[in-house]
Amino acid sequence: MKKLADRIRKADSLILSTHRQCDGDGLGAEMALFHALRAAGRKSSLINVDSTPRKYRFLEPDRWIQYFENNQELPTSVDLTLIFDTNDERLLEPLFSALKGRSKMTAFVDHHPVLNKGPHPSAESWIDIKAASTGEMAYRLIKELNLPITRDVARCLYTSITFDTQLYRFVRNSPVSHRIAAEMIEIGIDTEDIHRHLFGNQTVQKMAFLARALGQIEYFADGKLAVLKLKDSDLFHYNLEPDESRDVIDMLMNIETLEAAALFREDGNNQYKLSLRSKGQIEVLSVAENIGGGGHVHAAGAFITGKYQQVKDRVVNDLIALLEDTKRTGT
Ligand SMILES: [Mn+2]
Repeated sequence: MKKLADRIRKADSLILSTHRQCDGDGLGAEMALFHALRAAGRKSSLINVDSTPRKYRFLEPDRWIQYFENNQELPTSVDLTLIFDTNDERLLEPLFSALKGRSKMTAFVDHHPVLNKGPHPSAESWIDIKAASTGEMAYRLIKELNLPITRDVARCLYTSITFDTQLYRFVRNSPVSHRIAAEMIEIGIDTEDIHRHLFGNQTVQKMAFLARALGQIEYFADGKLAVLKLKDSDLFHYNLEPDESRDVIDMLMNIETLEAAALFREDGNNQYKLSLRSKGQIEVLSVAENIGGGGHVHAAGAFITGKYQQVKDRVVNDLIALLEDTKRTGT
């Protein structure tokens, strides 16, 4: 981390980015560092692959972020590119390739495990899988660099941490998330406003969509596994952004008996975004990695192509095998 902070200190030109279909964590982290540098009189550029989901509009991302899908103009030379909340360059394409040859150094700042079967992050990267959020890592960089924590910075860091810990449910049994949150609250931010934007953002259409979708959950392994498919036509019919399906899997995991859940979001003909969640001893990361995806031990995903029945059977069989394994070993 100190080495990376030193590189940020020495860089004259900086690009900050995060994975496509960004979430509150990556967005909050890149914007926090951007505002902190700005408050210290330093310039950096926020360039994301695609547009920001609407629930994050309160951070005014469109005012500060260049979206590569709309504007492919890049600086000819950049000293350092920092990529938050992923260490998988594929999640930044086509931006990542476009930056090759222009960016002298690229470093990932991330809390996901490096994939066994994926591209490896550059040696300059800082990966800390103990961090509950990337926001926590951005906070540490900002402190190390002695940058000011203004209200804008505090709002972004608080958003990042609150989103990724799902309102402090998943803090990896560490007090760090709460400690940083407390410091941000003391700076004077409206936390309830942030919570409302992040978690109180359901629309009437979304409720109608949920009413339809939740009636179609399939259960396996004596109710320990739930599988749900969200149809492209339903998302379209209820006028939902893909981002609005993100919390559905977390709703499933609130079912007490559940050990694991799989959600298939249909993105096109035979194209699916698979999300996996699990609790306790069941680790779903390997299931995601087997089909070209990645993520965390208990929260992983993949983009897959194939007939629904086939991809579903494969994932369900893998998950049932995992559930049976833990039963057998008694762990
Ligand atoms: Mn994250």
